[in-house]
This record gives sequence, C-alpha cells and structure tokens, in this order.
Amino acid sequence: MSFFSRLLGPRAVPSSVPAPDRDRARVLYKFDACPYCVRVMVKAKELGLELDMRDTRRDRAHHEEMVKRTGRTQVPLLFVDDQPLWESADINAWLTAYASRSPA
Ligand SMILES: N[C@@H](CCC(=O)N[C@@H](CS)C(=O)NCC(=O)O)C(=O)O
Repeated sequence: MSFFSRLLGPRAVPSSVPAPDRDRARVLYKFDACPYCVRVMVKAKELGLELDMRDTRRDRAHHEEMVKRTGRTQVPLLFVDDQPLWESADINAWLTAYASRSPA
C-alpha cells in the first residue's frame, strides 16, 4: 500500500469507541454550514443510517449541551452512548463499520 493510499484510504475505527451495535444510541452534533458535518451527514444518508441530529447553530441548547458534555465546541461530534468521537473521517469509518454489521 502506497504512502498516499495509507494517508487517504479508509480509516481504522478508533479503539476507544464502542464496537458497532444496533442498539447503541447515536447522537450527531453538527451544523449545516460545516463541510465536515455535511461529509458525515452524506455518509449517514448513503448508508441509510438514522442519527439523532442536534444542530448546534440552530439550537443554542444543543451547543451548550455539547460543551457541557465535552468541554469542546468542535463539530461534527458523534456520541455513541456516552463516548464522544470527533473527526469526520473517523466518524465515517465508525458509521461504515456500524452499517456493515448484520442485524442481531
Ligand atoms: N478535522 C475536523 C475538522 C472539524 C472542524 O474544523 N469543524 C469546525 C466547523 S466546520 C469547528 O467545529 N470549529 C470550531 C471548533 O473547532 O471549536 C473534521 O474533519 O471533523
């Protein structure tokens, strides 16, 4: 595998995030003008996954909730149960792994 395909290719799902499981709650903090958020929303749609979308620009309460939970303001942020996952590429890798699991 070349240097560039390692750099740009699919990411491994970070081990600190729970393994994909159909019953896990998935909350995405995002706002629509954020290109990284759009990247994640497009992927979720492509995979046919429903996420509990919380828009941090449209709803101040969602912004405050996110900051209270993490101390950070960066979106996109996916919560899987109580575990935060940042970085659109990592989130998309997790969603892809999640979607490829067969139903329990
Ligand atoms: N490398 C990140 C970039 C995310 C990013 O830069 N998000 C911007 C909005 S488009 C943001 O949240 N900026 C505010 C902050 O970082 O606190 C990703 O791919 O998810």
